Amino acid sequence: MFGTKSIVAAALIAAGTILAPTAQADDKAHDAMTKTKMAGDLHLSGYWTRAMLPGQKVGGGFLVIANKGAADDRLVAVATPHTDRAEIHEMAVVDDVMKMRRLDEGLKIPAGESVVLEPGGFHLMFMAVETPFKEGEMVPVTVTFERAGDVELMLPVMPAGSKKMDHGAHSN
Ligand SMILES: [Cu+2]
Repeated sequence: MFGTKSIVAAALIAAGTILAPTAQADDKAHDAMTKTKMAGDLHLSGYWTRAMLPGQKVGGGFLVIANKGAADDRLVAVATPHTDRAEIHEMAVVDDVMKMRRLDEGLKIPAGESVVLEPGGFHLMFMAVETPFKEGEMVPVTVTFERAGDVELMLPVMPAGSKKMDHGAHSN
């Protein structure tokens, strides 16, 4: 005899089958975003990038850098195999206009503080990218610090237009 519960269960199983590939991609992205990478006194977390629209050649990279040490550090360079034009940028309102500029001196990571790179603020900038980043892919990036040295990260590619990390169905 089929009660309401078994019909609901059957529907969930069917939905689960259809959604399985997406759920796996989400898990991969989620794992990458909740993983903290340690480099000396620095803890790097919440790193991600987002998909580019066809023909779009620029993309941003975002992460949180926490300096647990007693000495300031400085993010001085970023590199990726996708382009030789990767830079450290700041977005700020200048005379009521949102402007973006390259930080030629890099980005200071003060001792005991966290610096957030996010849309609308500090960010990594990838320019002249020939093959647009696609949602679900991972983009390898090396960030270089004055003290902590090189740190390799894999940035999960979130949907185009994402304004923040998307944890999907996960609540943590
Ligand atoms: Cu920029």
